[in-house]
Amino acid sequence: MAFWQPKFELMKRDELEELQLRRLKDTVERAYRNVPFYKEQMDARGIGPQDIKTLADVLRLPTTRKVNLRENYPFGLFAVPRDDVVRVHASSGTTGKPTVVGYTRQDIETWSDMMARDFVMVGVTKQDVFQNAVNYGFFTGGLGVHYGIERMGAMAVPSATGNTERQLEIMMDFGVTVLHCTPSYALYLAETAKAKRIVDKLKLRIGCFGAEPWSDEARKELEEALNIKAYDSYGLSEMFGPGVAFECQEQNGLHIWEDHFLVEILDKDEQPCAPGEPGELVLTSLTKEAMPLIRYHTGDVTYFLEDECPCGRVSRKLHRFLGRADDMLVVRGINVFPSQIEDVLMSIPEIGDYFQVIVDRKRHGLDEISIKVELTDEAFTGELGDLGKIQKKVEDRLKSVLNVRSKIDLVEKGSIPRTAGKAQKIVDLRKL
Ligand code: DLL
Repeated sequence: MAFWQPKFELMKRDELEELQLRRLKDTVERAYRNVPFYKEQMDARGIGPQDIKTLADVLRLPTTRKVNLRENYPFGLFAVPRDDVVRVHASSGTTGKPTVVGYTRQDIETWSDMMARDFVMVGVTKQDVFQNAVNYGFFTGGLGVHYGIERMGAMAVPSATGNTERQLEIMMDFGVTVLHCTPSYALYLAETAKAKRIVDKLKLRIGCFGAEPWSDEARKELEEALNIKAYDSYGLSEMFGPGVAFECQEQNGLHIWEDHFLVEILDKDEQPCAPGEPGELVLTSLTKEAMPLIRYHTGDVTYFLEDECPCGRVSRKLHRFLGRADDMLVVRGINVFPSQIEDVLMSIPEIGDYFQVIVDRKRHGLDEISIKVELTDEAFTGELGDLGKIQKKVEDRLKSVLNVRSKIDLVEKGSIPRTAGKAQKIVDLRKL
């Protein structure tokens, strides 16, 4: 088994915690000294950097949310002089200004090594040809992944997004062996490759997919369709970008790199969740220079997997993300995650890979979920009776998993929009 940074990946738990504490103290000190937002927050709580004596003291620190980044737009949370910032990225929110993040030269180094660590972990080697089919620009998935590929020495193919047929042509001509893109775009690439009957001309062996939630069913489908092993990749711009947590070859949970992040999972009352209990992932950066963030609320819902990993890496593992705290639909009082819907839909062979959930508040203020799904070509017989049967089958399965009824709309294949970016799987029409 190969490691990129065995010193950190295999560090004993007590050594790791010692390193975390040293880095936490340093981060808090730098944030307090250089970022007015953190000084104000900490002064208001009557706490200073000298009060951080153990890792548990993190609970006394102020929290950070996306709104704080917006309020300090664009560079207000930077902790270094402008001269030391060598790059910015940004992510577009749904409302208002984008959130901006900055990097020192050392931050780019740290991030590249973190990405290289992820790729080596899933078995990428210098001999691989690695196509990065995501947007190169403000999105961190472009340059972030690119630098990681170059760092570990595979051949980077920056195909970016657009023109799916050309993407596949490059894949064939260059003998691409590793693909990185969003899972929804991977499904579209697979669908197109299948339609063009070129799957057996591809040399792909590994897929790294992330930037949006996806399901184990989608993994199975992609692995079969493209003849690959597919790995889940998690990250967010506020914590460098991609690379924060990544599956190892066990394909059972994502190692979150605890030498770079102090990890909490909190419930609605901001209390630590019990092992196995889902909650919001809250991260404190331990190595970021340009923009350290303390107790950043990611909005992403997951839980800790407690078992030691057979791969030998010490950093704890997170369960595949269940969705976003704010993406979670509360329908008639029941919590529904889009990932649960995806799991059910993907397990039904007559249904295609794309879906869109529409939630609306109808008569008497009752919420209704309707889900647009595409039929596969094979399932389309033209018989109305057959359609009715499929519809009922999907509705029944969903009801048994979600505990709430939903209405299925069967639509023509290709009518749900495909995107190379993050797919919009939920449309909430309720004015809540
Ligand atoms: O999406 C960084 C990234 C790029 C990750 C490429 C993986 C691959 P943002 O645009 O800032 O950064 O969006 C971050 O995307 O808070 C999650 O809600 C969601 N997300 C990212 N990866 C996953 C994943 C990049 N594997 C936001 N599963 C995060 C579920 C994910 N959600």
